Amino acid sequence: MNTVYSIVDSIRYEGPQSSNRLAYRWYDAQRVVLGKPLVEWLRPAACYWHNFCWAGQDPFALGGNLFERPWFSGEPLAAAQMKLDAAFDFFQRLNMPFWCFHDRDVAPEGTTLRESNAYLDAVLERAALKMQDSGVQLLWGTANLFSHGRYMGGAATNPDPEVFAYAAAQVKHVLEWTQRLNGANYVLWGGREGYETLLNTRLAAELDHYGRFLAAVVEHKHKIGFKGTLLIEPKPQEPTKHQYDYDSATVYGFLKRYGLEGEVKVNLEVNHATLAGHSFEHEVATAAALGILGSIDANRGDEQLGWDTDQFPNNHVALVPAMLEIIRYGGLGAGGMNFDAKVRRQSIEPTDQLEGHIGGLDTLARAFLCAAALHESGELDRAVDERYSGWSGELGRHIEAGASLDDLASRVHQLGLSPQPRSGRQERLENLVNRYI
Ligand code: XLS
Ligand code: NI
Ligand code: NI
Repeated sequence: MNTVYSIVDSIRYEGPQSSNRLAYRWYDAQRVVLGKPLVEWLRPAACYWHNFCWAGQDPFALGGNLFERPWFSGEPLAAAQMKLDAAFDFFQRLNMPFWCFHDRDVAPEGTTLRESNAYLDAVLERAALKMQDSGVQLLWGTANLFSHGRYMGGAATNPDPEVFAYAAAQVKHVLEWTQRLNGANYVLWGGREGYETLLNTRLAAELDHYGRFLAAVVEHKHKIGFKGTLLIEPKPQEPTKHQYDYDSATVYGFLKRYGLEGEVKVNLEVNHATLAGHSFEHEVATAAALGILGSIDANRGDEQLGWDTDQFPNNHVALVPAMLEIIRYGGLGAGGMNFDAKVRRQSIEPTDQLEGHIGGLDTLARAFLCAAALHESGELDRAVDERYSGWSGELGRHIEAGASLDDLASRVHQLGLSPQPRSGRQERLENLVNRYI
């Protein structure tokens, strides 16, 4: 098929010495690392919205499309089908094993939900065939509950219950489609589930409504027998001033309160962690510690800009600590690494999108390879084991089994305990990591 992405047949691994800008230099999909192929560790995905829907607008550009793509004009449903063809052509040329979508990315919105659903059905019926032909799989589907004006005050947390109901109906349809397309996960990003001002907001009621919404999604998942994982994508703000799903720890507290901690995990986005004032590895480690690490939205922010710039990852060194946490967790399971990333608006040509993904995937692969070598050496684990070695002794085990203050006080006196400070060896460990970069 000929589309705007026909500039290259198939993007392949050529190795670090290659100077071919349309080849992978680090992403060698079938290379076995720590017992399984790289592609199974990364499970990379390309997203629909940034690639095929965004036309280069920013808040200062009025009207019109900056990017010229044939599917940006014409009869909406025919254009959506043309866009689908281009999307699958794009995934295949990149040898991208997974894709992700919002309902409103793939099909136009109608005047009623019935009409919107019919449009979505028409395009996703063809997407199912495309997936079969190409072997490209669905990492996750999601409903767009933040673009239409009705969602300006939130979806599940909207003051109007009719909006809650409408959002629920939308999620039901997309969840069922995600199941039908064999999606590995279903994502809920609470774009406007938050507030602009507390002056008009019943915070406690909104949290309860959000809890009810999520519980209903969980119930429906079990009712239809969807096997994928439900994921909440934390973000601290933007578009709302304050978003309820601030970060991993906040989401965990929310899940616990509504009894859903065994049902829902998190989809962590690199730059959302930064916006929350965390490092990305902090978010990954926290979610892993709480048992809710699900999937990753790979991108990066800009140190000087405080918003979600969604740039492609290009610094493998920065990602090594997070990759190490993922390896220690045993991988992402059904999750993967979705490029929630877009080209800069001056990158107007289709090749820019291909090259963005090539660089992004190479960055992830390289970071993973560094982290795997570091992990395999065992040197870091040995240093950490040594640091915590007291906890496998008698006293440590006793405390973990639930020692009381009385008991511990008498031990300190009886044994004459007088613990001394020991070096945390941070610089030694930083130097050790640098040997693997
Ligand atoms: C926006 C989010 C969004 C989700 C999917 O910041 O990252 O793109 O990933 O709704
Ligand atoms: Ni984002
Ligand atoms: Ni995202």
